[in-house]
Amino acid sequence: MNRDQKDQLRRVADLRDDFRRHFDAVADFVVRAPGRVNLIGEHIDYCGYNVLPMAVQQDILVAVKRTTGKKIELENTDPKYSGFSCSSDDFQINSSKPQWTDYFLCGVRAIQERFPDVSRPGLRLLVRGNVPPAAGMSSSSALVCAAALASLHAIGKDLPREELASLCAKCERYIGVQGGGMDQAICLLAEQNCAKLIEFEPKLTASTIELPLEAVFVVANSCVEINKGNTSFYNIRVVECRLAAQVMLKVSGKEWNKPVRLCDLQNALRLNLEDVASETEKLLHEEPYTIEELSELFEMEKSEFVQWALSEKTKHVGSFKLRARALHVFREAHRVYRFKDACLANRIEEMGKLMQESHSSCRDLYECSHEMLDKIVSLSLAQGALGSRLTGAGWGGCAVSLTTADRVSSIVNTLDQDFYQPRGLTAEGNVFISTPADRARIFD
Ligand code: ADP
Ligand code: NG1
Ligand code: MG
Repeated sequence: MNRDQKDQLRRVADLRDDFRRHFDAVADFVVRAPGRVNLIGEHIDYCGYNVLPMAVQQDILVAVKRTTGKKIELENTDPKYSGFSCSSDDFQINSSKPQWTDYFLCGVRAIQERFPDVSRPGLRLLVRGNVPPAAGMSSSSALVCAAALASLHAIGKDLPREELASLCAKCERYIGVQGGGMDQAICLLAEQNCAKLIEFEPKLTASTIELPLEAVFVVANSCVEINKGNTSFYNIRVVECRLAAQVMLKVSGKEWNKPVRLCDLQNALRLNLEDVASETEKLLHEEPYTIEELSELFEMEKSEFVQWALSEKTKHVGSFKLRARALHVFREAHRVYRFKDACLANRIEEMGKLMQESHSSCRDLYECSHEMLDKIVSLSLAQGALGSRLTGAGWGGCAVSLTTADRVSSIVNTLDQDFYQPRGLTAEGNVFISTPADRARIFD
């Protein structure tokens, strides 16, 4: 057993003790669901393209006891997350201002929808997490997947992990964020010591990617929190990608009036990723598209367009940068293939270069970086990181740098002195050397 596994067992035992103290009862089982760091492939999962993340040691643990009633009683060891209870047969998920318990209920709902006729016990649950929240390391999906696994195990059922990941991705959208499926897939399908290439088409698969032995990944939290459920940055990008695909289909004389992703557009045009990027430069203009222009293009009244294309969280948006967003997606999708090849051939410098290009594209074309992330990236590069980029949705959260063991301490020390200390923070607790962790599991 390695150090990380021993550490997990100790934390599981601690949570069982806390459960006993809290509820004066013994937990039946504990679920562990990890967060993740995405190495490359940002904001392309919801466009149907492959991504390359790995799970991390930081996780959400849930201790569970079945009860005879029909109640879900949910507590958290962190007092900032208030306790909650509801009927297991009748609860609402709040998508306008989601609380932590709403994420949990998304996971419960995933299993209820899959097994509508199975009788459900009541549940008493205690949650503890150490994935930095709202930092792009996917604490939300770790919570959703942990809740789904707890609900599944509590009714004595099991499901193929790919199916469970797709269910969790669908149900996490009840929170109101139109996410792709990367986070749930890596949480449920990860493998210790390996990254995974997650493919969504034609069906969800996760294949093993061995990382070069000398590769070390340093994750640094900018400490700028970005809660996806309470902001609309993310959903605006999802809409921009969909509109870019629809405009390109329309001007190419193809069927456009249905939900399409950029990968569907690529298939319809029968082009490879490089050629579809060139076509994007020809078909879409650089200036933002206004609502007026889009309504005219789609031959709709303005109000009809808003109703058709936008949602509660995006209807305030007046203009859309379709060309820049689509170019990011196609080029990033291409970088994922090249990163995978570089990884398998141990071309670590090329991996770093691709991460660098990815960060620049996120910053300039997708506009999802943050000045604090750019600062971490440039400090890390100056200390010899081979590549450094934001990870997760961005607009705050973490950056991941690729380096080798000999450079780790100078990167961490520089971040401590030049980034954290001037902000009254320390690298300790905010910078992690990440090794690929295992998938979510049950401890009976
Ligand atoms: P990310 O997935 O990048 O961490 P999100 O904005 O998607 O960020 O999700 C963050 C939310 O997940 C938090 O606001 C909180 O509701 C929930 N969450 C994260 N960690 C915990 C935890 N340990 N306990 C309870 N809820 C948590
Ligand atoms: P974070 O920031 O970890 O919640 C989000 C999405 C992913 C993916 C990335 C950007 C969810 C649950 N997660 O991650 O699907 O699109 O942003 O690559 O919506
Ligand atoms: Mg999230």
